Amino acid sequence: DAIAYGLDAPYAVDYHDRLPSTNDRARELAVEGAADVLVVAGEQTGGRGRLDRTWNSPSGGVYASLLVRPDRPPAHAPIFTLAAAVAVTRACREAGVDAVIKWPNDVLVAGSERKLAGILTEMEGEADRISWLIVGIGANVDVAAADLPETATSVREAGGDADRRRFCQRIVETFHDLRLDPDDVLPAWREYAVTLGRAVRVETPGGVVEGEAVDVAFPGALVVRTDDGERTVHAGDCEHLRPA
Ligand code: BT5
Repeated sequence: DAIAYGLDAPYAVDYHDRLPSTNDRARELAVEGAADVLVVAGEQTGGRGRLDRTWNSPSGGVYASLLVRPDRPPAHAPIFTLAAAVAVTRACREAGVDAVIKWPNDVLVAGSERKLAGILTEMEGEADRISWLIVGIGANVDVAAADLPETATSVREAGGDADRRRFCQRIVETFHDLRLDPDDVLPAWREYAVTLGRAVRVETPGGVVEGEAVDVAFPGALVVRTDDGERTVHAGDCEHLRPA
């Protein structure tokens, strides 16, 4: 039941019916020296979110990790998270679901703001170059609402085309196009973003930043206009982003 094949992008597909976590499997492959691999699982038993959170990974979702070795400095890693968010949002829209991006890594249904997908990027860097980068994508495609947290929904529940194989292919193809043309990431991201123009409250380890989200800056930081001027919040520092 390989859900990903016939990709119009150069990735070796490593498919498993069930894995603890596709990111962990991709990391094993990275340590072995592999590159340009797409790890896909039918379900996960230990799916991870950011900051030690859990990712519910029932059968019917798309659980995919792309292992790449971009020739870029480690500080550029967030641009790949944004590229993945654009790819997932586009795949949702092509499946007939009006999806939007909430900075930094959530894909939501417009209006209800229920979460359709999330992205977990992990990386190992040398001094001036990324050694490997794993972009893990969890998307609720052909999943019942009962199998998801209350704040979540799926492509199927939202009335979209829940073909996992097509969905996964579209993600990988868009991600690959953006990887080749990273200058296209931020314009596409801005077009899909729901966060910009909103009053936000961002919780970070260094404190709370509150104001209006006005833009996203390379490689993926949120620019917030506060009472004390513009503040730039790095994606990796965001613990929670809430309406202010
Ligand atoms: C994320 O974390 O949104 C990143 C999720 C990445 C999952 C993929 S699946 C393939 C790869 N392998 C892995 O092990 N992980 C990656 P975060 O922003 O921390 O959001 C996590 C929060 O979303 C949880 O605390 C729940 O509130 C909620 N959540 C959990 N499972 C969900 C689901 N299936 N759909 C929507 N929301 C969910």
